[in-house]
Amino acid sequence: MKKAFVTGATGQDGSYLIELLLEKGYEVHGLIRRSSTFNTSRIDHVYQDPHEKKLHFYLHYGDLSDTGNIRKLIFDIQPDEVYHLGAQSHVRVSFDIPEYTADITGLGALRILEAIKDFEKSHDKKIRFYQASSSEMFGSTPPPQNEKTSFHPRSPYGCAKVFAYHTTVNYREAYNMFAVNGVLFNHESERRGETFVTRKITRGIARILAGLDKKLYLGNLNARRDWGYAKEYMEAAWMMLQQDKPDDYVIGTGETHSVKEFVQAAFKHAGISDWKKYVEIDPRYYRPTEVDSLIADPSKARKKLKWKPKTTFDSLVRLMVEEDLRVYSPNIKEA
Ligand code: NAP
Ligand code: F7E
Repeated sequence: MKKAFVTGATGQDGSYLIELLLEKGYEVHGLIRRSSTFNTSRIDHVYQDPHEKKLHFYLHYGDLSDTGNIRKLIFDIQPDEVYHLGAQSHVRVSFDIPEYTADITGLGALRILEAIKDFEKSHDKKIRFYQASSSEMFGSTPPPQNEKTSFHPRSPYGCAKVFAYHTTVNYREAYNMFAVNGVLFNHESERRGETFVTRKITRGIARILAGLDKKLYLGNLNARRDWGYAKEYMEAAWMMLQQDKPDDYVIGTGETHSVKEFVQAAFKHAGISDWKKYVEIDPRYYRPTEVDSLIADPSKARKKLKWKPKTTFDSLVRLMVEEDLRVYSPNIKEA
């Protein structure tokens, strides 16, 4: 039985990846932060009572800022594969807490790589490492963006991810480690955090229809993103660690849409044609520097991993709207 260690186990991607690994018969270990309230809603359905005899899924308390704890977990678990998904992942928030973002999103990767490097020195075992890199690293470099595109990050988050990206490549080259970067473009789902724009829109519409809110306040509607379905992107992450050689891959759909197009499509799925009646612009959601346009060129992943996206933009919007309407349906009134 292969063992995997997943950081960011409670996040959107962590939940899909853990499902996938358990289905594939892995023993899965997840990193979880101590919180004053329950923070496991995305993984409650796969959680196993620690008193059960045949355990396949374990949660370990820890934090990416805590070097000693990370090292201990790597040495104790001795995983075959590490999926490093944990991060302060919100771009707008990274302008408010840049140092924390650099520490967790940037140095977090270094701490894990150092632990793996030292583990491999003293054990006869190799550990494969996946770094959750981001299209945010391309920043203002014009699309389409692929593995050869230069980086020009536009946020503390993007800068931190560039550091983690290069550190991953450096450890691969310097210490012959199986370390890869999955450069993933925006991927969404019904499990997406409520403050990312897609979920904010679909949840906002459901709340308006339920009579809980009157308006949806948004920032820049002109930004363009390449949005895909998160579950499929985690299949790509797993595939990257199953290759013979470590390499970096761009994952996206190759299609771009503006935030405004997402808004229009989401309101339409909810049965509202006059979306302008409900949406207001609030400059507090603008960023000091914006990433205007992202479009993936995922041809390398298509060729080498045989990976391609299945869920279209329209289906993605629909599934997110439907799920939020279902959650808020007990209160739904006529629009
Ligand atoms: P997410 O939903 O925000 O999840 C982030 C995870 O990191 C959560 O489990 C969070 O724990 C954990 N975390 C945050 N700070 C931590 C700390 N100090 N110590 C330990 N864990 C910490 O993000 P996601 O959308 O699943 O994304 C997964 C990864 O892919 C992230 O690295 C993100 O930057 C990257 N990425 C995402 C996208 C995308 O479009 N989704 C695209 C490219 C790259 P809590 O639950 O306790 O907050
Ligand atoms: O913003 C605009 C905003 O926060 C998308 C993270 O997963 O993907 C994500 O980062 C766009 C931006 O995602 C609001 O200005 C307008 O142009 O949903 P987002 P992001 O910044 O692209 C990358 C690939 C990651 O790696 C990150 O971890 O939407 N926008 N109005 C808004 N954005 C938000 N959040 N809220 C608004 O009200």
